[in-house]
Amino acid sequence: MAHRILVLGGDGYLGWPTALAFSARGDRVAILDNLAKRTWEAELDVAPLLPIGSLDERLSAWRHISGRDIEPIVGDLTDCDFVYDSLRTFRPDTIIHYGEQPSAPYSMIDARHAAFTQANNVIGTLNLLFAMRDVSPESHLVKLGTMGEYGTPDVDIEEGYLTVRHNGRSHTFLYPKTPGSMYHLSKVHDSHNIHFATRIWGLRATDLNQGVVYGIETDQTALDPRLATSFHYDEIFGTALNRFCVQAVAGTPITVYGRGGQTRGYLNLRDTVACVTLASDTPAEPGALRIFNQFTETFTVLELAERVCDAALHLGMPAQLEHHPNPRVEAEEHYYNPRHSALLELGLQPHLLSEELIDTMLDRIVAHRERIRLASLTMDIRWAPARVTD
Ligand code: USQ
Repeated sequence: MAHRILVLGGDGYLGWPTALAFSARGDRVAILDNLAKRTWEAELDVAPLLPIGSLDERLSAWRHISGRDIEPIVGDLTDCDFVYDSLRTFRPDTIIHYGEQPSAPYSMIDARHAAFTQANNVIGTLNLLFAMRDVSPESHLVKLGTMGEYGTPDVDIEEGYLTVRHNGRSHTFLYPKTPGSMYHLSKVHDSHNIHFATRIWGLRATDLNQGVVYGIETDQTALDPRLATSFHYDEIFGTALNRFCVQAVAGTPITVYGRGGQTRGYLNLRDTVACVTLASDTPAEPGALRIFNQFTETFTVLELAERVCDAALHLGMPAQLEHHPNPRVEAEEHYYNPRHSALLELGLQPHLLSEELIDTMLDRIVAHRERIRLASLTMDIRWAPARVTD
C-alpha cells in the first residue's frame, strides 16, 4: 500500500535520493525544504560538483522521467505555524527528517555559525515534535542523527542505550554522548528532545545515528543528469571519501588530517536510502524511541586515503597523500568499536567500499573536473584558535 512520506530537507545530498527512491516505488512523497543549503553555498562560495537545477526543475525532470509527482513544500522548520500547517495538510505516515544544517566545520566557523546551527537544528526539530503531538501523533518520525554524537569513548558503543549498574541496582539510559563539534552537539540535543517526546507524549520515532556517507549516485539519480544529487567536496560540506576522490582527480594532495588514525563508521549513499527505507517500513511502536547505528564499515582516514590513492594511481592519476595539520580537535589514535547490527537484522544488504566503486566515483568526477574549485578544498576552518608558538 502506498504511504505518505514527508522528506524534510529533501533538496539535499541525502534527502533528494531518498525522496526519489520512495516516489519510484509508488509512495506519495512531499519534499519540505527551505532551500537554505543553496544560501549557505553562496555565502561560503562553494558549489556542488554536479550541476543542480532549482527544486522546481528537478521535480519536473523527475515527473518527465518517471511519470510521478513529488510535491514541494517550501518553508522553514523554525517557523512553527508553517510546520503545523504542513503536517495538517499532508498528513504523513512517515516523516523523514534530514532538514538540518549538516556540517561540523560550518558550525565551528564562529559564534554566529555555532548559534545558527544549534538554533536552526534544535528549534526546527522541537517545532516538529510539538506539531506531531498536536496534529499528527500517529506519524512515525525517522530522524537522521549521527555517530558523532557518541564521540570516541574508550569502551564499546551500543545502539543508543547503555544499561548501568550502580550501587546494586541497574537502569537503561541513553548512551552517554561526547560529541566533537557544535553541529554534532545539536544532534545530541535533538536526541534528548525526541526521547522526551516519545516518553512523555507517546510519539513513535527512530533515530538513525549515521556514519559518514560517501557516493555520488543511486539508481534514480543515475537515470538523468537533471536528477543528480548535491555532491560536495569542499572543506565545509564535503565528507572524507568524497573529498579524497575529488582531490585525486584535481591532482592536489589528499588531505589526511594529522596522523590519520581517526576511525569512523562509513556507508554508501545507496545504503543511506536502504536504511531509511527499512526504518520507515517497520515503524517504531507508540511511545518508543528506537536508535540504530547506521553505517556498514569502519575505516581510519589514512586507510580511506590510501584506498583512493591506490585506485587513482591505477587509473594513471598522479595522486598523493599529505598529512595535513589537523584543523580539528579530535583523537588521532583511539579505540573504536560501535555495534551496528539492528539494520542488518532488518535486512540491510550493504554496498561495501570496493576499488570498483572508487573507480566509478573517480570516472564521474573526471567528467566534471572543470567545475572543481580548488580554493574550496582547503578553507582552514579551525576548531580552536592557532596557538602562539614563538
Ligand atoms: N578528515 C580528514 N581529511 C579531510 C576531511 C576530513 O582527515 O580532508 C577527517 C576528519 O578530521 C574526521 C573524519 O575525516 O576525523 C570525518 O570527517 P568528515 O568531514 O568526513 O565527517 P564529519 O565532519 O564527522 O561529518 C560528516 C557529515 C555529518 C555527519 C557525520 C557522521 O558532514 O553530517 O553527521 O559525517 S559522523 O562522522 O559519524 O559523525
